Amino acid sequence: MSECLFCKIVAKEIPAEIVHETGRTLAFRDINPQAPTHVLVVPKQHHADAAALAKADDGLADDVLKTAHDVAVHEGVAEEGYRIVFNTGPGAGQTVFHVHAHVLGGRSLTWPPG
Ligand code: DGP
Repeated sequence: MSECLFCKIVAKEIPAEIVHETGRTLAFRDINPQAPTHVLVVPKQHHADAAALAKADDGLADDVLKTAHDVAVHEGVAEEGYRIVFNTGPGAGQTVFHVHAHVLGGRSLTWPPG
């Protein structure tokens, strides 16, 4: 996906503040943070959204979830509580169509979300 922004970050063609990397996932800080910890976790393989990732059926969704939790631990927010969010589709606020988990923490997070 040569025109995909997050594929370019995965390929290190566009800079990002990378906080964690595994063979199949990459975690980097959101450019517009909504909390003291706001990290995006992506599979290196391109899938448009969480629905496509779920259908991949190769354990990749598990890897993304495990990396998201590892990020929360490394960022020091796992014990106080954190949120993992997949905005899925334009109606839910998805703007980048390479699936990404938002890992948010470091402040009190209200519910319901806006
Ligand atoms: P979403 O709205 O769920 O698709 O989230 C997309 C997020 O991606 C949004 O919080 C801002 C972030 N973002 C957009 N462009 C860049 C970029 O070039 N670098 C980084 N690190 N984050 C970006």
